[in-house]
Amino acid sequence: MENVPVGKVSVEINSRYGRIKDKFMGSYGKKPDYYARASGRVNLIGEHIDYCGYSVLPMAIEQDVVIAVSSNDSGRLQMFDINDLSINKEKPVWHNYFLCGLKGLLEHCKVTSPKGLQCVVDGTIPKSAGLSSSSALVCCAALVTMHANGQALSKKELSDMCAHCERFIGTEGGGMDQAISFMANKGTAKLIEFNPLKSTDVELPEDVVFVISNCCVELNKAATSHFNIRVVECRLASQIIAKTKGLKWRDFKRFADVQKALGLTLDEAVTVVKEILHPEPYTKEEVCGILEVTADELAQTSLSANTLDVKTFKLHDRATHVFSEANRVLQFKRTCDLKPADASVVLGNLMNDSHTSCRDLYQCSCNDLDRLVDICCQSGALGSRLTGAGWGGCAVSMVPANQVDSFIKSVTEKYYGKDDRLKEKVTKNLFATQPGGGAAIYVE
Ligand code: NG1
Ligand code: MG
Repeated sequence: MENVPVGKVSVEINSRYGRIKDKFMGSYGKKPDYYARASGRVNLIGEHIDYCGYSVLPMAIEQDVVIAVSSNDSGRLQMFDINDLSINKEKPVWHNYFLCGLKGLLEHCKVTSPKGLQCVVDGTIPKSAGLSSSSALVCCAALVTMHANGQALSKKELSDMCAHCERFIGTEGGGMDQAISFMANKGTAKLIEFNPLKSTDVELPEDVVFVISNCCVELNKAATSHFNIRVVECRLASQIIAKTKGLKWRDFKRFADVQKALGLTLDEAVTVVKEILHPEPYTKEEVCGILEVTADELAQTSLSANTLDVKTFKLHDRATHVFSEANRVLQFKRTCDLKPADASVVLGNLMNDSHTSCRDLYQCSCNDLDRLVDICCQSGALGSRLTGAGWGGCAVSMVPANQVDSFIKSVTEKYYGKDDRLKEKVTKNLFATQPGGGAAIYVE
């Protein structure tokens, strides 16, 4: 099993690492022992299906989290973030994600007397934008803690461990972000499969470029229940399908397991959804009636702490999204492998269908993001869709390589140019990207 690479980094004056080193020396009066990095990602297709057990297709981006570290025997954790010392009571604070990675690693490796750490954290991933700044921080913190305490986990073990420990924050996410952060290789997107975790290179067409654009509506997932409501709706739909088909429904939490137990193809699963679930929202009472449980039992078997008061659940549309989106991921991968003459058109259509499904069936978009996706399509994208959890944040667009400049010009004018507050943000929020590399440790 492969481990995270250790390499050399240049810390020349005015380089990124040089500035981080300066800050570290200014804060602690000595040089860091080493640096760790973990990247953000853009998900090309396969949204809100990782926690249902289905494969997704992301690539790492260049933007990342870097932590400079020195360890000691003080038993204390000290850190500074160069960019963000703001304090906002409404939002869970960023350093909680660091603590998730730290605590996760120490528990996993049963470290009894952990090293003290002095850290400087520097991040370049836009926050609450669906580019996985949170997981990059969790993964980087786990990596730092592993290295400081003389532990050696493989990339796979780290991915699984970090998917688990990011849930300390309260959101019940899947494992996509942590897996791509560790397993990415420069130059290639990845198909990430779960249970067991596996990553396979996906060669993207050479005549297209992926462009990220942020609608600049921020949603902090850990501060709202939007995300967990979707996770719970998927769980309830799985359990109702399982019970109706005579399975022991309490054993099921994810669509992929129900599909497997029933021996269905993804197309057949969509048909089963139509037969079993109604499009109107289910009340909690109706769900309890079908599963033959009390509200308290339902809380135990199926709900999360922040969804206990939810009164209605949309099951039909969420289930239809998941099974059809899982199918689109497989078609996307197959098209990249087979390289038909019209590959980029096929891939673009799959991305457009994915956005429509996220918007209408999964209802995880927002007006500004929909407007941005429309503008991207009018500006020459072959396909465009929201990426990450949604309700704000970024769209990813597939653009013919020879039209990237005109695409960026058009989106700048039509989306960012119309609003003075957005105008000044355009360079950090609209950019072309290439598949980046995975997590690493660097020494000078
Ligand atoms: P972002 O938007 O990066 O936080 C979240 C989940 C993913 C996945 C996507 C939706 C976490 C850490 N990440 O991503 O696992 O479910 O939403 O496809 O919860
Ligand atoms: Mg996140």
